[in-house]
Amino acid sequence: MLKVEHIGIAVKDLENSNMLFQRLFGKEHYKIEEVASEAVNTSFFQMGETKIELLQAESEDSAIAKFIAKRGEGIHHIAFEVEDIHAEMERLRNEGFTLLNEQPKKGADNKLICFVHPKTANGLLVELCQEIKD
Ligand code: CMX
Repeated sequence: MLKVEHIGIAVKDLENSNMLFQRLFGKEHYKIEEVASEAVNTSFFQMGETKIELLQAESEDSAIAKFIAKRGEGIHHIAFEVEDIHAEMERLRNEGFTLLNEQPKKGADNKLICFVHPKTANGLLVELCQEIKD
């Protein structure tokens, strides 16, 4: 894995949280993006080499809605950039981690992504992400 690409934070209300984090960071988010396949609306703040992603559920059965119902708002996942997501998935499978996707899927911010089950990673939901090069 190369670096922490972003940290995902589950929020109830994206508009309110955008204003809150804008006051906290002293700068504005640089984009809002809906990820229909995950039923989430997201916004991103650039923090040096890494990013903060705010995530609001778009439907009651989205992972974010379930997470907030169970644990409340807060850190939801940490995403690590990888060079070759297929190779990294194979490496983690061989190391005994449970992957939540058979194949990488399209995530926010022009990325191929795959999640690792938190039960196999000390309670941390890990996301692998690789930039999609056109
Ligand atoms: N971090 C740590 N633990 C988590 C978690 C998270 N984000 N989400 C759920 N869990 C824990 C639950 O608390 C529960 O623990 P206990 O059994 O001790 O209570 C356990 O994992 C299973 O949770 P669950 O509620 O029974 O199962 P879910 O149906 O909520 O599924 C998970 C959990 C991780 C498999 C599911 O959320 C998932 O597939 N996530 C990957 C996709 C995703 O998160 N998409 C949203 C972000 C998209 C984006 O970044 O664009």
